[in-house]
Order: sequence, then structure tokens, then C-alpha cells
Amino acid sequence: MTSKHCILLGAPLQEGTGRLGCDMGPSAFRAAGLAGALQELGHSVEDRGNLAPAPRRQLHHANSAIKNLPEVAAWTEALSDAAYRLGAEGMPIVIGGDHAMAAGTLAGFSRRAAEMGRPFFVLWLDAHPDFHTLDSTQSGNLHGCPVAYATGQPGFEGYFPPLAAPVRPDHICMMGIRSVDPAERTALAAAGVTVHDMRAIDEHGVGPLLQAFLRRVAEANGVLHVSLDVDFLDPGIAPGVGTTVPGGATFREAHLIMEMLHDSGLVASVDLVELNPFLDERGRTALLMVDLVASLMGKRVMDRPTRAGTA
Ligand code: 4U7
Ligand code: MN
Ligand code: MN
Ligand code: MN
Repeated sequence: MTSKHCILLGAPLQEGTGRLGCDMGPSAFRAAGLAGALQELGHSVEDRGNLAPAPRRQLHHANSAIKNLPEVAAWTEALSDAAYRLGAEGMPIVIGGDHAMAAGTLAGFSRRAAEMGRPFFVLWLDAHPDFHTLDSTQSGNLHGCPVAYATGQPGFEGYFPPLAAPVRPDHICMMGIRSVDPAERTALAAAGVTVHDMRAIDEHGVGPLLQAFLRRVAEANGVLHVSLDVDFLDPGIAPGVGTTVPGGATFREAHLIMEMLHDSGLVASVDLVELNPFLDERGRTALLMVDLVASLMGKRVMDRPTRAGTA
């Protein structure tokens, strides 16, 4: 197994959600033993502590539903710069914080990949596609917007930082999706994002769906970023999140995805988002997330790839 230099960065933002508590996410991941789990697998770990947002600017938008636009824009600025820098240093694991975090991480990691001359791909594991623009969001919760921003959908100009390298929508594969708003449905289809909803997982299984995407990334010599929203998981095994949707990924489906990702050797960076420790039950969601990261980083049941012939 190749050992990596893992760089942990906390991003305690919670302004993208409608409720408080995600700011405790980075602490909960640390308390659940994230660094130790990685070290046990032979990786070196450097914890860079928590990031702070850039200075806030006054911002006004015609969509009066939008909440905390100046705060989320300030986080996006800081995260985009941090991700761009970390992308050159090792294997960044960015710990949220709510999923508005991904506006910055996608923008920064994509910029880094472009600079290296490598195509950038995203595996989006979530109950939601987070494909709202500032104009289409009705809840006004900006954790529902990062993918639209990072792919350069219209309407973010002048609010969020300009994109050095927009993510190509046809380089994004979403899995676990089961809550899509009408505006998102239309925009996703028009943009050409691959969406494997829960029905597709039921019918085909996560293995073949993920394998097809990983083959594409490998053939393109791509850089792969994984964005893992806690609500991807079924609420029965992961209650510590504000936006639960029934019918999510099972324990084994989630682990198999992580194991296959590890065997592919393609993952360059990771987001761990939406954990709300205030809603968790004695840390069980945090512990499950840490165990999933361990699978992603090489923990396996037997001393062989769980799925033969992928590496
Ligand atoms: B998350 C939602 F309406 N689409 O816009 C919205 F269903 O990061 C949910 O994936 C967004 O948890 C969920 O508020 C954002 C809603
Ligand atoms: Mn999300
Ligand atoms: Mn979600
Ligand atoms: Mn959520």
C-alpha cells in the first residue's frame, strides 16, 4: 500500500445551512479519531487546524430568501485559496462544516489540477445535487448551491470569487441522490451531470456504476476529488446531520464505494461535510464517517483488494 501525506484542514462554517451545529464538525472528527485512524494505516498526518473566513463584504441580492451571503462568500474565498495551495502539498482532507464548503474546495482543487495540466473529476456523494443558483434557491440555504457555482452556472458573478477553472459538468458523477428540486432537475440535465440516484443504485448496485466512472477518470489520467455529505448515508446509520432524507446508502454500499476508490488510486482530495454533532447520538455518525475515511485510505477486511482487478 502506498502511504500518503494527509493534510487535515477544518472549515467550521455553518452559515450555509438553516440551523446551527455544523461549526462543531471539525472537532467531532478529531474526537472520533480521524488522525489516528489514518496513522494506523501507515499514512503521515498533519493537522493544520481550522481555517478562518476572508473578510466579509456587503452583498445584496434580489433573491431575498438567501441567507448569510456575505459569510458564505467570505468562506468560499478563503477555502478556494486554501484548497489551491493544499492541492500541491499532499492529500488534503477538508473537514466541514456545511456543504457550502465545496464551493471553495471544488474551485481551488480544480484550479490546481488545471495548472498541473490534468483533467479534474468529482465524485459527489449526497442525497442532494446541490445544484441551485443564487436565483433558483427557494430555501436560501447556500449549502444547496456549491456545484452550480463551481461549474460556472450563471448568476454567481460579483458575489462569489471568479473561477480560474470551472469544473466540467460532464466530469461530475453524483451518487445517492434522492431529493432534487425542480429547478435543479432541469439544470442538471441541461449541464450533462451524471446522476446515479438511489433508484439506479437499487437496480444496478454501487459497484458497476462507480466502476464505469473510475474507468473514465483513469483513462483521462484525471485527478479525482470526493465530496462526501453525511446525508448520503441512510439516516438510520447516520443521524448526525440536519438534512436527513430516508432511503440512503447502506453501511456496505458506502464502504464498498470507499474500498473501490482506494483500490483505484485516483483520489487526490476529500471533503467531509454536513456532520452536525449537536444532532448526533453519542458520536456514532462521526465514528462511522471516520471508518469510511479509513476504508478510503486502505483499510480492508482481508489482505487483498475487496474488489479484484481494479488497481
Ligand atoms: B446539502 C434543498 F430544498 N435542495 O435547496 C435546498 F431540499 O448540502 C436541500 O446537500 C439542500 O445538505 C441540501 O435547501 C444541501 C432542499
Ligand atoms: Mn450536500
Ligand atoms: Mn445533502
Ligand atoms: Mn445536508
